[in-house]
Amino acid sequence: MSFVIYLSRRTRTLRLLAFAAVLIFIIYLLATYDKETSNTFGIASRLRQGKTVERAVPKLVSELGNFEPKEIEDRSGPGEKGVPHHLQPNQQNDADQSESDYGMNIACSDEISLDRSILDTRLEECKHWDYPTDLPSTSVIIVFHNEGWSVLLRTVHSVLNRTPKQFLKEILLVDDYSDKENLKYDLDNYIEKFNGKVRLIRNSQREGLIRTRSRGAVEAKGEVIVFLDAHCEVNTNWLPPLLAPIYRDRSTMTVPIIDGIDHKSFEYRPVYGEDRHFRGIFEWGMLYKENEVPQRELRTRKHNGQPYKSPTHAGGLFAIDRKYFLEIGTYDPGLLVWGGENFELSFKIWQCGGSIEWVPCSRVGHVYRSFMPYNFGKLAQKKKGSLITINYKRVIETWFDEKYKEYFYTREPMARFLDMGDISEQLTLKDRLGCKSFQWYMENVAYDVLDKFPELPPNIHFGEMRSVAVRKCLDTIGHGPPSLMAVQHCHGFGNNQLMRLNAKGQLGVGERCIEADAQGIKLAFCRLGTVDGPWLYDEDTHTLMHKVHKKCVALHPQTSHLSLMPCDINNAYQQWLFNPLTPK
Ligand code: LR7
Ligand code: MN
Repeated sequence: MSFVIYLSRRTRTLRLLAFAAVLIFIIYLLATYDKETSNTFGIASRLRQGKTVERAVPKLVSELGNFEPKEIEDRSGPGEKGVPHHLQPNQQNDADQSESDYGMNIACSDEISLDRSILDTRLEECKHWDYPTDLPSTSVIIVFHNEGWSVLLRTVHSVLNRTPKQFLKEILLVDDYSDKENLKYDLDNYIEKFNGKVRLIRNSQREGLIRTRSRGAVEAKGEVIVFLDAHCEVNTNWLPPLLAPIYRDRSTMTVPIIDGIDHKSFEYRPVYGEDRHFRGIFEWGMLYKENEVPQRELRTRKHNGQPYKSPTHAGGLFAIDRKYFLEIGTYDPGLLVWGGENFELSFKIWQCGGSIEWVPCSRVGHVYRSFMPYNFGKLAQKKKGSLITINYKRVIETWFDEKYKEYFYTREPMARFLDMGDISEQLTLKDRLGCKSFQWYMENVAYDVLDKFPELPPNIHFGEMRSVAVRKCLDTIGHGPPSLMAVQHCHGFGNNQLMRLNAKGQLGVGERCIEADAQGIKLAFCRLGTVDGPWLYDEDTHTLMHKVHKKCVALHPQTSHLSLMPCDINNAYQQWLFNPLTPK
């Protein structure tokens, strides 16, 4: 009996002790739990400020470490520290030749070290963030088609030089059927010196960047994959901040802030100042835009360097859990060559339960080319109409609700006629993943889009605007705003001659608007946040009147100059017919 009492007393004491220990632990957790930097899995990162740690954090999952380089890169030579490099006057021919072959000055790049130092464009606080020491292993995937040698290899070198070794599984180069000689055997030979860290696989036919990236994802060996264009330079300690949010939540895709590398001088410079934050949005013709991050989004953060949510991204540079990317079907394999894949992936991720975060402490430079130096190959010749618009159509038909599809077709009226192929597999996938509506996405994620690009009133007319007097068509002649409009031979292809007049009097061409001032009829930037305009078209007299000036669009019989003149309904030089177009 006494033995039993002894036992139960001991048990009681033990229980009490255990209870007290648990209680103390819970109090400790509550006291140290930092909403901004942690979640239920424990922490994904922490910020040290001076000698004091911002807040003690429960180390439930892993140790934290700071992966800043031990030494600063102190080098001298052409282009070092990211300064512009200029060639000698007698090298101008080489410069011109490479710019026309590659859209960038490869002759200039060739003179800059593959290991050059660049400008650290990060916020100061980024140097003091700590991240888990067991972040996932990463494959950096670089797809390329006919890129310049030194630019491609500087991308590779920058990754090797500025990535903590323990997180870099491999760099996977995927050649999309390049035909430049040096990208063949020479490249195989060159990467041998990296002892397997750099792998190269090649497509047996041109696939375009979208399918090539999906192939890279399948073949990669890392837990996380990071895509980079083949003309990038990663900045100091760029990778850990991209991996931490994925470590915390595998359905988060992360995007670095993109700096600019000048295509002529290879100057490395930030596109935005370090403490203004932007995020990716779009207009209804599916052109990618960036918008200053709304306060509502920034309020949830405590530090300027912390990631914030973004509706979409530019396309080229991002990190994602490899298996997650495969689970959501990689990219729609029906998207061809270039364009729209950034939206497809973004809508899919957000609508199907994931999220996209932009990461201020991760910066990567990208060469913005002067023009696209490659054609779309055989894939493009099979299809009528613009291949990029076909991609957009597949994306909006899969992810938009009916109401929003109308905005796209209003802005891009020719898209209705394009053959987008079969999207039934995409719709099945959307169903299987139980994805939310586009309305949900617009209200909860991309809520700043409608402020900048309101819903579009329907078009009253679209097509060529033909002068009755001279049978020529209103044309932007390829100039950007602000510039004078002109008349040209009507070619029937739309493009610079595809005018849209909407129910609120806005006359648009592409993403631009047509306005008038004392100089004449002009191509102008549309006023952000508005969809109305000054124009009134008379269906009977075929005149186009400016409602404020009460004057009509007139063509000068001799000079062909376009301007506003007192309305004269019998004057053929003031009469315009909207000629509907069909795809050629
Ligand atoms: O057929 C091709 N096969 C390829 O492998 C065509 C291209 N490529 C390669 C090419 O060599 C390069 O490495 O694919 C990569 C991207 O092509 P770019 O550099 O010609 O594209 P871009 O920088 O002009 O355009 C942006 O939009 C594209 C839309 O499909 C891609 O998503 C690009 O990755 C993307 N670039 C960025 O997001 C970088 C930031 C610039 C902006 C805005
Ligand atoms: Mn690019």
